[in-house]
Amino acid sequence: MEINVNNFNTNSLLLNTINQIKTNQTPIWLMRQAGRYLPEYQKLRKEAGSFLNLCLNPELAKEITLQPIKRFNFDAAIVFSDILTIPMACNRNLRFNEKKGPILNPIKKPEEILNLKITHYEYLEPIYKTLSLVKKDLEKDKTLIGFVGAPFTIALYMIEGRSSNNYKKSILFFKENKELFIKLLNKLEIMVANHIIKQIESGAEVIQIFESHAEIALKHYFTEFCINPVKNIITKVKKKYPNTPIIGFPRNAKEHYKNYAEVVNLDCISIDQHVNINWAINNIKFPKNKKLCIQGNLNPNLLLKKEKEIIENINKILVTFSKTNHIFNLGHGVLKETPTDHIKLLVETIRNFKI
Ligand code: 1CP
Repeated sequence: MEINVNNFNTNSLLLNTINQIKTNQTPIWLMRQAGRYLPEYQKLRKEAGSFLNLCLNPELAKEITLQPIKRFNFDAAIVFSDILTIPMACNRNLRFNEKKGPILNPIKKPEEILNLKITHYEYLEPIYKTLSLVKKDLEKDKTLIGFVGAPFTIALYMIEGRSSNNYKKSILFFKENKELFIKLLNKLEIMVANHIIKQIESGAEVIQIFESHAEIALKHYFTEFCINPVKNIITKVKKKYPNTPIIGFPRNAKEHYKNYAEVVNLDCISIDQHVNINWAINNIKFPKNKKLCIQGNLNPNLLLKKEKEIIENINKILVTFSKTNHIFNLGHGVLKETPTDHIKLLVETIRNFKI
């Protein structure tokens, strides 16, 4: 069944900002806004026994998605899930270790790439169900965000088998087996595009694409590994749902943010804390004369500092963006040590600022 998702929701501050409709407020949501810094999350996590049990239970995942909205009144809810549910659905035996983070069966043989396919839809279906449950409960002026990992970032976890500081094993793999690695990216590209389409059909109004490890591809491979797959995914999704905005986040891509934005047909680009905002405003351009919209980029570490320093840094960002369409966010996810009072202060400071 095809649903009509192409109506603009004009009550939504976030959608209006992306769609270039004039607003007098900056919308705010935070990456990892649901999670371990929230006592109410810790409680449900303990009861469920594990992070994956939460992701696979739509009622619990709905509650966790809505926890930060209830507490802080953010403008958007991001569905509680993970980018690694795709390898999990490909039967790569994903589990989460308290200290090491995600662990999955690493790809070792070419056949594992050639035969890769989604066999366990039961790991993806709960995400769609969660989205539809959240959509029912979310107030109409709030926006529901779905998300995916970009193929390159997912591929690194699949080859490495875990998080890493340097992804040495994966780098060796793609230097020695470039064609095979591109085959893996092509396969993930199709899975990720379909996953986005299903999320839109389940109620997601905006999609964010996380390329968390873009820096591993910099220098020689950025176009082939990061730009091309995401460009193809967006072309496929936009053919079906042209009006669902897509936010791209090639984290730590440095000056490559510029060619990413020029080639990939984004509606908004999220910048990490290392990007100079004035550089971004002056250098990042979207194709087809589309007007720029930037999301970001408070350093998550600043939320651990004293109130005065937090407020000064928030205001600096707001003032610098005052003439550009801007969604307030962090340069990366909320840290688990972040005091909830500081998030409250952040939201109040944004609400008190008039564009
Ligand atoms: O309770 C716990 O111990 C689980 C911690 C946790 C949480 C809360 C993980 C494990 N994933 C998540 C949820 C999650 N993951 C969300 C939820 C929505 C929200 O933002 O509130 C999102 C968007 C993600 C996306 C995700 N997962 C990314 C991209 C964003 C980023 O952080 O760069 C990545 C890389 C992952 C992999 C992942 N999931 C979890 C961990 C510990 C990791 C590894 C991170 C790493 O390698 O550094």
